[in-house]
Amino acid sequence: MAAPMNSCYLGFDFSTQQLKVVAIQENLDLIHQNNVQFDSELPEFRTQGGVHVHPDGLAVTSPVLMWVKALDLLLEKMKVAGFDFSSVKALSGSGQQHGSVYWRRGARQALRNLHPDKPLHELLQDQFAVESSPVWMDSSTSDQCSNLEKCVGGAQAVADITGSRAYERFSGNQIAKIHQLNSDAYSDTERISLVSSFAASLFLGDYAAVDYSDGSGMNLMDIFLKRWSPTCLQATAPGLEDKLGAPVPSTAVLGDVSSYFVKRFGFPKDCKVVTFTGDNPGSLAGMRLQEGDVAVSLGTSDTVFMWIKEPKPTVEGHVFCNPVDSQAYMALICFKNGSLTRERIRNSCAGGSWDVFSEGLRGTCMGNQGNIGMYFDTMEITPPAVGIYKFNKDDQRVSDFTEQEEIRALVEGQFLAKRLYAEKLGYKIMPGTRVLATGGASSNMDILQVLSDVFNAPVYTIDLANSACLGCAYRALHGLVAEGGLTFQEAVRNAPKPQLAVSPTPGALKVYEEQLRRYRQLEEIILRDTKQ
Ligand code: XUL
Repeated sequence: MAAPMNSCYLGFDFSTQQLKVVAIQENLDLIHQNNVQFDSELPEFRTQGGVHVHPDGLAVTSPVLMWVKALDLLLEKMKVAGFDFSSVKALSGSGQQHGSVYWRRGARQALRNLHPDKPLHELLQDQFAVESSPVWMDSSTSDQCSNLEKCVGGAQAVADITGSRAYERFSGNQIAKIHQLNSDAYSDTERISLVSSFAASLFLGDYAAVDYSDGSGMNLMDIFLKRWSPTCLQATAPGLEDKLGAPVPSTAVLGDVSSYFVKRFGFPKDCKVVTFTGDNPGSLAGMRLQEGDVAVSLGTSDTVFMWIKEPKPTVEGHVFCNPVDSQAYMALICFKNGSLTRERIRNSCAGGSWDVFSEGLRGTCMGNQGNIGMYFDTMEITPPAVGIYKFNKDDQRVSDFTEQEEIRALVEGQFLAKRLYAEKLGYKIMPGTRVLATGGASSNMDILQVLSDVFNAPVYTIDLANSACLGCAYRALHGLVAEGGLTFQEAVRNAPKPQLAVSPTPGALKVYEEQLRRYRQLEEIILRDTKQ
C-alpha cells in the first residue's frame, strides 16, 4: 500500500563540527532541515571544531555526551519549529567515520528503559566506559598499526582483507590502544559502536549493528566475506567479537524506533530505524553517484570517492563496501587538511572574507605562474606529511607567495593532490566524466572552477551542500523497500539531478598535466625528506 503523501523520512548526520538533519517527503521533496553546532551551541563541552586535540598533538577525541546532548537539542529545535514527528515513516543517518564509542556494562539495559520525561544526556550520562571518544582526526596509534601489519603479514596483507592498510584513525587500532592503555575501561565495555551505530542505538533503544560500509573503516572487517576477520580481531584486543556484534548490510531495517521517541516527541510506534552508516558512504547515496563519476567532498576533511565493481585494495586509499548496493564497493581517499586549512588561508590572506578569497582566485591565472603549494597544517593522511611547502616555477623552495598567489596555490595544491591520488587508484578522466562536488566549499563557484580546470572535467553539484544527511533520508526510504528487491537507484529516481556548475576553461588540460607532473615529483621529494 502506498504511503500517504505527508509521510516523511529523516536523515541525520553526526559530523565532526555539527549534528544535522533533513526531512524529505515521499516524493523526495525536502521539507525541513536543522542543525546543532557543537562549539557554539554546546559550549560547556569546550570543543574547537567539535574536538579536543590532546597536548601531544596526536590524540584527538570528542566527548560522547556532547553528541547525545546535541540530539536532545536538535529534536527540541525541530519541535519548536513545528516539525510533525508523527509523519516519520523511517529514519536513518550517518556519522563521521572511524570514531568509536564504548558503552559501559549495563548500558543496554539503560537504553531499553529510557524514561520519556528526561533528556537523553541525563539518562545516559553514566553509560560510557570511555567519555572521550577517539575520532577520525586522531593519529596517535602508530604502534598499534605497526603491530597489526606485523601480525597479519604486512601492509598489503591488511589491505587485502580489510580494504585498507593499517591507518591510525581506523577504529580497530583505536580499540587496541584503549585496550593497552586503559584496560579497565576496555574490560568495563559491554559494546563498542562506531559513531554511526552509536547514533542508531539511541533511536533504537538498543545496541544497533555496525553496517558493512562504515564497518570497512575499522581495519577489522573482511570486506569480501563481510564478517569480522579472526586474524585482525586477534591482533587487536581480546574478546572483541562479542563487544562488536555482527555487522549487517547497510540497507537493513534494524527495528522500530524506541518508545522513548514515541512518547516524548510523537514518532509513530512503527517508525523504522534503518542502519546508519559513515558520512562518506552517506554522501555517495546523497549524490546518487554512478559508475565513472568521481565525487569530491569539501568538508572538515576533503574526500574523493568513486563507485567500483572490482576492488583491488592497495596501500594507498581505501576500499569500503558500497552503502547502497551490496555487490559493489566504493574507493575513498581522505585528506585531513580540508576546510580548516582553507579557513586559515582565508583569514591570513583574505581578511576572513570568502569574497576576497574568490577575488584572489579570479585575479590569478591557471597554473599560478608555476607556483605550487602544499599545506599540511596537521599531519596529513594522504600523503603522510606535515608542514607548509611552497615552490616557485623552477621547483625551488620559497618562503613567501603574494596573498593572491597563496590563495591559488592552496586551492590548486589541494585539487592536484586529489587528482594525483585518484589516478593512483586507477581512476581515468574520460570524455563524459563528471566530477560531483559536495560539502561546504562546494557552494563557492570560484573554488569549483579550479576543481574543474585541474580535473579537466565538468563539475556538478546538488542543491544541498551537505549530501550525507540527504543521502541517509534517501536510504531510510529505500530501506523500507530494499527487501522487496527495489534498487536504490529505482527508489530515488525522481530525486533532483546534479546540476552542471562549471566547465573547464580552454587550455586547462595542458596547464595542469604539467603542474600535476611537477606536483608528483615535488611530493616525492618531501616524502623522502620526511622519512630521513
Ligand atoms: C574518511 C574520514 C573522514 C571522516 C570525516 O575516511 O576519515 O572523511 O569520515 O567525517
